Amino acid sequence: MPFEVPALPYDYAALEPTIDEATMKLHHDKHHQAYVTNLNSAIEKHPELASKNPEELIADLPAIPEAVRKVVQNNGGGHVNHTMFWEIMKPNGGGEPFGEIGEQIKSDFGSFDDFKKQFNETTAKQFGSGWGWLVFDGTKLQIVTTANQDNPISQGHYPILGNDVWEHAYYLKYQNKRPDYLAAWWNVVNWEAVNARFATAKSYKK
Ligand code: MN3
Repeated sequence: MPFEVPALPYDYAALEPTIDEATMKLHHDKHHQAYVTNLNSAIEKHPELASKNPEELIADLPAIPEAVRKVVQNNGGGHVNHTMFWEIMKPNGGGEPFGEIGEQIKSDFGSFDDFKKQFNETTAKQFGSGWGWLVFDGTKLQIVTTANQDNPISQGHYPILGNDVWEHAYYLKYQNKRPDYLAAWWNVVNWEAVNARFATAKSYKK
């Protein structure tokens, strides 16, 4: 069974005005689809990889045959990253984080505002295409960035949330103003979904 792009859990226009409908259509139907198509072509050449799920594939890149390792890193990463991205957003989302992730953010960053500021500043500086992430190192939350479609899971850190700062994620509406996109994005975060990912991150073992 080849990998498939999951259906969006809301309408293309549901995240307006934070993320516009045209961006969502292109991002989900074209960009995410391209990662999945390329990943499936690599798996076709190495059918033994089909028994793993996409997270398992990118969690252990050295185990991937060298001929397709970079393709799996980029496109497996693209698939995993975007699958998470759609899930951690929702219409009428945002607000203050609650539950265990809300407590952990307060304890590790002082306040939600301090956390957001640090996340936005760090992610704004990611040179070129990449992602800003919140990960759990076993003790504390950490903000990290990756280039391209690299996912922190390849370094043993299960991502709790991540924001896409490839230009395709924001350019139609925000043009070159990445910091404006980063600031607005918190309005669509689905904190229920982020709490569920935090629970997974805390028990994650490669
Ligand atoms: Mn993207």
